Amino acid sequence: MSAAPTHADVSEIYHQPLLELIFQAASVHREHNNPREVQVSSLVSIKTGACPEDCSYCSQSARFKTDIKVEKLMPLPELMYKAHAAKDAGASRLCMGAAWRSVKDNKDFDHVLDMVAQVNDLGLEVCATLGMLTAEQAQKLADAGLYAYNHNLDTSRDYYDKVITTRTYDDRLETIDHVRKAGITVCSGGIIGLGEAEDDRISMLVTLAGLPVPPESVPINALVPIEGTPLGEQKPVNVWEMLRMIATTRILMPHTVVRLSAGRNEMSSVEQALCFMAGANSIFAGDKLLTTPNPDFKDDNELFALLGLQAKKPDNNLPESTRPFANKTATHSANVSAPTMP
Ligand code: SAM
Ligand code: DTB
Ligand code: SF4
Repeated sequence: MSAAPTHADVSEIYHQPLLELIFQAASVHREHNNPREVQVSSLVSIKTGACPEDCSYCSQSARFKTDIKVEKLMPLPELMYKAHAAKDAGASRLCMGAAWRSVKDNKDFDHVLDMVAQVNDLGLEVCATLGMLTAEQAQKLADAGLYAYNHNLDTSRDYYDKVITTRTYDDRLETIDHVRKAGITVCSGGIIGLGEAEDDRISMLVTLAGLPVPPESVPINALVPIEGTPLGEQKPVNVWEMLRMIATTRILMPHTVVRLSAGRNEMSSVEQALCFMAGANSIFAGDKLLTTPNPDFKDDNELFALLGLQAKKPDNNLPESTRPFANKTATHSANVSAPTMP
């Protein structure tokens, strides 16, 4: 699709008979990507809980009483231990998540810049999701070697304030713009199962595909209902809804990495296989997402072997000149090399 798609265009794609939709998405996927290759990211929560925001799906908001352990910013050796383990298990990307509303220019941010530089030196693509960023902060992350920044739109502009009231849709878009202008790849997607209508799902995809440059990766999360949050009793998303979202995302953004994200722990192997067929080509692997369980590396390796899939190598392994966003001078390296079990 060349011109920015309209709501009507996307609705027509989304509402096709399901098997037609999957077939179309599978064809688009094969035309633009290696269908055997799946990008594997490992998530690490580097700062957990006590977040001032009111995202009604989230275990980490200080406003809800949930069963999580609040944790301060992770020490560098502990992160490096996890990064080495993720790399050894076959991940190509490490995504560091912090329960912050926005980044502050303080020693915690300097610590995160050190983390980015160190993980980048390990040869992993480094992703972070830290909340809102200024243009200057995005540039500092780029200079430290950040490969991707995750900042989800989550849902449609219209439904946004039913889910979150402490920031706006435009706040989200502004951070995405800062990330893009700093030369970091953009990872932005959403969650289904928040009580939104299908038109909200379509609108979110219209916004993502209509960005001046579409995101390099789009995570599609199924809500993991968290006890104690306003959405803790939501009806679980079924696989047919996930398939429609994944397939439509693939058709709209043929070159984008479409990540089958939260919700995999509740899916069977057959359901996941259908999602890969419909154009998903990335997962979060490792037995924990940020605060909730996820299939472990062993289960995923078995699934990949069964389906004939292989984990993609990190782009960082390519020569500097072939990397899309080369700016890998580690200005904040703190020289932590030999990780020990914390
Ligand atoms: N605080 C930062 C922010 O909100 O941008 C980064 C961390 S936040 C936990 C990252 C993303 O995880 C959210 O934007 C949301 O899309 C997803 N997420 C959080 N809780 C979830 C849940 N219970 N189910 C599915 N996705 C969830
Ligand atoms: C994304 O889209 N999904 C990930 C990652 N980006 C940061 C987070 C999923 C979180 C699921 C709930 C939890 O584990 O707390
Ligand atoms: Fe905080 Fe992010 Fe959770 Fe919202 S999604 S409460 S900003 S950690």
